Amino acid sequence: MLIQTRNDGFIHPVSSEITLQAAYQDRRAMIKLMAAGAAGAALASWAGRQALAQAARPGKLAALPGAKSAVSGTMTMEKVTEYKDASTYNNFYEFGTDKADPAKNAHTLKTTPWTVEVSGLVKKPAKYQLEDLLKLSAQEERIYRLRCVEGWSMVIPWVGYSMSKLIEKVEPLGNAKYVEFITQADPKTMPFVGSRVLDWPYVEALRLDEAMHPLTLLSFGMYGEVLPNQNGAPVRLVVPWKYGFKSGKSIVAIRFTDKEPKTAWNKAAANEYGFYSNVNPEVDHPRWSQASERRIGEDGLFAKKRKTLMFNGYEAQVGQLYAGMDLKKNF
Ligand SMILES: Nc1nc2c(c(=O)[nH]1)N[C@H]1C(S)=C(S)[C@@H](COP(=O)(O)O)O[C@H]1N2
Ligand SMILES: [Mo]
Repeated sequence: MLIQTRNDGFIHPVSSEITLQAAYQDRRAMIKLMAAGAAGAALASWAGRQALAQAARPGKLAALPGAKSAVSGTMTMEKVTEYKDASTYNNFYEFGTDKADPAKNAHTLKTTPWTVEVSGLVKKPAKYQLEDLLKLSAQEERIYRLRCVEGWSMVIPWVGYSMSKLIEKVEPLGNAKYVEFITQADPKTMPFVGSRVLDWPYVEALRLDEAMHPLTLLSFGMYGEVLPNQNGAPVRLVVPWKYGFKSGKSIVAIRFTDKEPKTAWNKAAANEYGFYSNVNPEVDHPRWSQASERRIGEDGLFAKKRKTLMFNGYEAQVGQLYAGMDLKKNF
C-alpha cells in the first residue's frame, strides 16, 4: 500500500478506509446536487461547483476528511480558491518573504514528531502529541474567507475543530484573559528564522472570548487533506474575521495569560498592526486603504476589486464581541 507520506506523523488510513472516504465524499456531492435540483438551476450549478471543489481531493497528501460543520457562518456561496493557488501563494516568513517562497522552501519543516504544549493560567496544563490533539474532537470542514492585511483574499475549505474544544479540556482559571499562540522557530529547518524581518518565534494572541468563539478554528487540514507545510502544518489557527496574520502557523505552544501578549507584527510596527486586527473596511492601514480586496485566482490584475466586508463578512457571528469598543482605537 502506497500513500503520500510527507506528513509521516499522521495515522495513514488503510485502503478500505480510503475507498470509504471517496464514496462518502461522492455521496455528499450527490446529496448536495439533488437538494439543489429542487431549488432551481442556478443553485444547482453553484452547489455543483461547491460539491466538486470539495469532493475532488488534490491527492497530494494524506486524506483528512471532515464532516460539514454545524457552526453558523462556516458555509459560503463563494467559489472555493483552487488548491494550487492556496498552496503556492503564501505568507510564512520563516520560509522567506516572497509569496512563492513557502511552497519552494517549506519541505524542510519537520512535522513529526510534533508536540503542542498548553500552559499558563489553566487548571490542566498538558503536552499534546499531534495524534492526540487530532483525536480530541471530530474533524469538521469549514469554508472560510481568509483576508490578508495586504489586500488579497482566498476562500479555503479548512479541516479542524473549534479551538474552544481544546480550551474546555484544559480549564482556564478565572484570571485567564488572553490566549497566546507560539509557533515553531527552528533555524535548522526554517531558513529565514534568524533574519531580522520579525522577532522570532512568530507569536499571535487572542482575547479568551475570541479564542472561545466557535468560528475560531484549530486547523489540521485543507481540501480534505492534511495541511501542506507551507500552509502551516501540522496545526495552525484560522480566525476568519481577522487579518490573516492573526492565524499563526505551525503552533508549538499555547499559553493562557492575564496580560495582553506581545504579538509579532505588533512588535514589528505597532502603529500599523494592532492587537485586534479585525477586518474593517472603515479603518485603513496607515499606508493603504482596507476598503477593497483582490480575490486570488479569480480576478485578473486589472479586474475590479471586491468590497471588503465588516469583520470579513462574519459580523453577525462576532460583532457582539466588540460591543461598545472604539474599533478605530482598538484596530
Ligand atoms: N508562523 C507564521 N504564521 C503565519 C505567518 C507567518 O509568516 N508565520 N503569516 C500570516 C499571514 S500574514 C497570513 S495572510 C496567513 C496566510 O495563510 P495561508 O498561506 O495559509 O493562506 O498566515 C499567517 N500565519
Ligand atoms: Mo497576511
